[in-house]
Amino acid sequence: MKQLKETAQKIKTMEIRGAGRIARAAAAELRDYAGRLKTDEPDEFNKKMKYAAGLLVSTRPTAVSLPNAVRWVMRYKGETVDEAKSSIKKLADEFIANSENAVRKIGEMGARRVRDGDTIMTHCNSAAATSIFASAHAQGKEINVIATESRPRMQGLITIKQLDNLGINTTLIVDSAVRYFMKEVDLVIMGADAVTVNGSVINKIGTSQLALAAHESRKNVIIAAETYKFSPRTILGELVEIEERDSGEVLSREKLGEFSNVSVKNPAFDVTPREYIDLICTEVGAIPPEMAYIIIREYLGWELGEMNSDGKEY
Ligand code: RUB
Repeated sequence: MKQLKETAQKIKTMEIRGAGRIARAAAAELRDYAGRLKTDEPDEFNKKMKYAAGLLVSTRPTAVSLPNAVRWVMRYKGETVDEAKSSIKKLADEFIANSENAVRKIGEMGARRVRDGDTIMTHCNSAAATSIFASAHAQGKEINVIATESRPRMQGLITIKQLDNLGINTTLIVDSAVRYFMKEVDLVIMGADAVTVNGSVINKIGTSQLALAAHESRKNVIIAAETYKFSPRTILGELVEIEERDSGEVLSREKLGEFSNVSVKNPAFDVTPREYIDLICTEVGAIPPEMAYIIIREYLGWELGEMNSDGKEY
């Protein structure tokens, strides 16, 4: 229980962050938690697994990769607890391997859209987007990346560190400078926390203004997103919840206390309409956003009937 709570806390506080990493960490935790459970009673075991699943899903509401990964593992079968444990291990290991593979494939596929000499703007820190930069660079293409700081949590600093380690030329800019620099950009590549059935993309706050500026300048926007970032529940008409994080990430409580009439808003993500997206690069192919429905139905591997109708994951 202690380790389960620690993993949940790490996801909540963003020590583990990025939609893909969150999903893999949740799958691994369910596997390890199951392995640690002492009971031989299937009912008790299933109850505890359900609790763990619910706890992990509740940590961050926007990254749909999280409930998708949990749902994948929770499809386990088994008459006995031992059978259930080995089914959980198989499913979790499969999810993690598929996920790592997907990020690599997206890199290879996305790199075909990158030309030698391109300047590419990105936002936040996305392993899938970085995989494209790494792949293009490994193919010998000379690329320059413009990375935004991504306030308030400054994930841009992680991006510049990763790109620097890869030997890729990178320029760090403040978030409000994206339109100013757009004229120098050939291509925009960003990640996703969720893709809805109508092809909208939910990603780090600021993604939509970057995409809007790119659209205005007729620059292509590519979203790098594994299929498990597509949201099945949006087929049921549900909206993806946008996480509102603590105001202290923007302005300290002490500083805020100096004002009488000021409040702070801190949404972590925003929605980019599909009109501003040229291509979503998934591990099963580069698709126009309009094809999101097909990905959800064909590749996510479960039917709508499997979903709870009350809006709760577990
Ligand atoms: C991270 C973020 C990333 C996506 C995709 O937000 O918006 O662009 O999660 O990342 P946060 P990846 O830092 O709040 O988790 O491609 O690594 O899954």
